[in-house]
Amino acid sequence: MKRATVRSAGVVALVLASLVGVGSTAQAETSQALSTCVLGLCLYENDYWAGAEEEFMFEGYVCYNSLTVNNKASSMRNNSGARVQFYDSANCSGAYGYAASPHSEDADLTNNGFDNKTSSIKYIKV
Ligand SMILES: [Ca+2]
Ligand SMILES: [Ca+2]
Repeated sequence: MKRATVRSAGVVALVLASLVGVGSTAQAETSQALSTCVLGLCLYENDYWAGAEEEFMFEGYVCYNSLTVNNKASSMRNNSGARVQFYDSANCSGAYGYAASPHSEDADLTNNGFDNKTSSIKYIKV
């Protein structure tokens, strides 16, 4: 009686282990697919590059308005070789409030006084 119980518990553990194995493979593929921020600048809704992501492909020294994370960006990653200025207003009007160095990242824009403010960004030649 005791033996039978132990054996079935072993089978359950084995099944669970294979399920976990499948799960981690799928997760690895998903996060790889989500890491699309390669050439441009990416804004993230939350600190530490979490939440919604909006990517701006570098296509010259131009201005882009934020669409999906407008007034929400809390962290950023600049994978371009350009300096990127952040504006509180749309169309890069007025003074910029934050500047990202080429190939830089910032996990929290709060200490730069620019949390949840960015409405547009502009690529600047360095
Ligand atoms: Ca935010
Ligand atoms: Ca704004």
